[in-house]
Amino acid sequence: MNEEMMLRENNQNINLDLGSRLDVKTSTTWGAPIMWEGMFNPDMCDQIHKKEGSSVALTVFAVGGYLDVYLETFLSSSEHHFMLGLPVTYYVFTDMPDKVPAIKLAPQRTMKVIQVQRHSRWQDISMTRMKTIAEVIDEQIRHHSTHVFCFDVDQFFTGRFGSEALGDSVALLHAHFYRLPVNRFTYDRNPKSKAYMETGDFYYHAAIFGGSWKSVKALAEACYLGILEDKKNNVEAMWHDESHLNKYLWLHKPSKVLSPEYCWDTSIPDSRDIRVTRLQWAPKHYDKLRSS
Ligand code: 2GW
Ligand code: MN
Repeated sequence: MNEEMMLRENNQNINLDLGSRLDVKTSTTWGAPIMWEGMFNPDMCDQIHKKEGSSVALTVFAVGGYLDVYLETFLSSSEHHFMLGLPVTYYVFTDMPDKVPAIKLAPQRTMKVIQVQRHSRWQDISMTRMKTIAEVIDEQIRHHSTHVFCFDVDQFFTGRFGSEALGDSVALLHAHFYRLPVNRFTYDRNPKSKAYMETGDFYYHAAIFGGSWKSVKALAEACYLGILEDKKNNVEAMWHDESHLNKYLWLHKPSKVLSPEYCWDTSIPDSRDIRVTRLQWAPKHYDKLRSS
């Protein structure tokens, strides 16, 4: 992070009240805020970002069966909750551009549909996202948007997911792991993989990551290089791109962390910390959609 960015980020963090949630951890050991409902004033966050001219690109992949099952719900819910009041550009990556549902977008919101190849192995669909994201940031996003958020498609918005989530480098706590001790995290444990790590800070969920276009480009490039190197060495990290993401974020600490309110699985029985569900996991259909 450069100096100007750090100043800007600190400025925005002045608005956060780390003491307003005594029931959860609101800051990392390196001083990044962990965003929980109650810690921020939404209107103030929006004002700051409007004044600074923030704009947001959202990337989402809907390849093969995932298009029919998840894309429409994802996009239409996003129109109700994602970064309202800021300019938003959706980048939808699919192998079937003609089947992308026509959603009516609010003013200042546009969509670009980009055709990608359909890989036969599902692990490759998920892993090559990193390469595609780095490329589209370089070719398009950096000219139009200050920030980027990358999303899985198998989820939908149910509450505000707004400018409070913007930062230089933003990562999400995995709903199933945030209460567990570090020795339970499913980091990659194979020393032959570039994603190998013995310990870390948190278990981050690859379903959402974001930040300034520069940081996200660096993250996506590094993860993709790790994935390529693993392929050369004939290994695959335990959780694919998510393992590489966790390794990168351990070496390059995020400047903001999102609580699991930002991506909650409602099948988790203990929801005592969750005051607002902003995004929910959609039901998995692995039997139908994961055939290899
Ligand atoms: C993925 C797995 C099995 C069969 C199909 C696919 C698949 C994924 C697909 O056919 N078409 C497609 O567009 N995708 C995209 O990849 C889609 O955006 C989807 O949300 C994303 C990740 O796949 P998903 O959501 O089935 O995997 P999860 O929910 O178990 O995701 C976590 O782990 C993944 C790595 O295994 C990724 O790191 C992901 O970001 C994590 O949330
Ligand atoms: Mn998913």
